[in-house]
Amino acid sequence: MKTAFITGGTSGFGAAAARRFAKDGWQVVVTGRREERLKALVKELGGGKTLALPFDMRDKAALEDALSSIPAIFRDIDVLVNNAGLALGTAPAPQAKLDDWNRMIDTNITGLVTITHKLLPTLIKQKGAIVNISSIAGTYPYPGGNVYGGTKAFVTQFSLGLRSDLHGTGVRVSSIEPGMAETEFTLVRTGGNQEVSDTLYKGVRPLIAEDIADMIFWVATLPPHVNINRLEVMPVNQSFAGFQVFRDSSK
Ligand code: NDP
Ligand code: 8X3
Repeated sequence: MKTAFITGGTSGFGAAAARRFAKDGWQVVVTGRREERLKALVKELGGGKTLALPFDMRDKAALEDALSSIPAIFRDIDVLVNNAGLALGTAPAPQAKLDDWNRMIDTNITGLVTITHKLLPTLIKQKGAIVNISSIAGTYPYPGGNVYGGTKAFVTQFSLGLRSDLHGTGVRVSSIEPGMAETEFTLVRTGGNQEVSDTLYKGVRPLIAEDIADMIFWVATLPPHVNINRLEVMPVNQSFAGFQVFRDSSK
């Protein structure tokens, strides 16, 4: 039986991806800090086929303990979905909180590369796949995107670098780069402001978690000779805007 290891399985894309893989009979390992949600997912998907690994991506010791606690039947991981991540704040750089910046870097970059490094020997043994969840924010800058966009640019470039390094191993690496998707993402970004989150998505028809889950599953289960390098996806209702021009020639 195939096994998927999905970080950030307590909500949004990660929870939907866990359901998507489980639907096709895969075993699923799900991580996240909210243990009650992980337990509920295990109950929903079946304890024998789902493993909850509660830990904070920023806590290296907890991450290592969690990985070494994986029972033998879940250890042959075929697909790693590096999904856990967050944006904090929308303030421009001078007003942004350094603590927010560090939390995004610790989660979206340091946690992601640590898990990847630790699972690489298994993924190589299994001729597996790595699906990294990046973002359009890593390609298209926008005001207030600063460090969040920077972390996602890292995820995209790291994915391409991994592809290069894993040449000849049979391991596939993909970067999925979504635009606006309605999950708990904006609630987290705004420190729990439901009104701002609702307003952002109102009337838009954003992507939903299941859209991304289907794409994660698709890139991970294509014939073994096919590698999707990058997959950029937006809702139809979102597109590009122009550059900003500051009209004061003294600056
Ligand atoms: P959600 O907020 O719904 O889910 C985020 C997940 O990440 C949760 O399961 C959360 O678990 C986990 N997570 C966050 N911080 C930590 C941490 N320190 N330790 C462990 N787990 C953590 O958002 P999405 O589903 O939208 O986001 C998933 C990924 O998709 C993120 O990387 C995000 O940047 C990216 N993305 C989102 C887009 C969007 O518009 N929604 C668009 C493009 C990319 P818990 O809180 O339980 O720890
Ligand atoms: C999330 C997409 O545009 O809100 O990564 O930054 S965006």
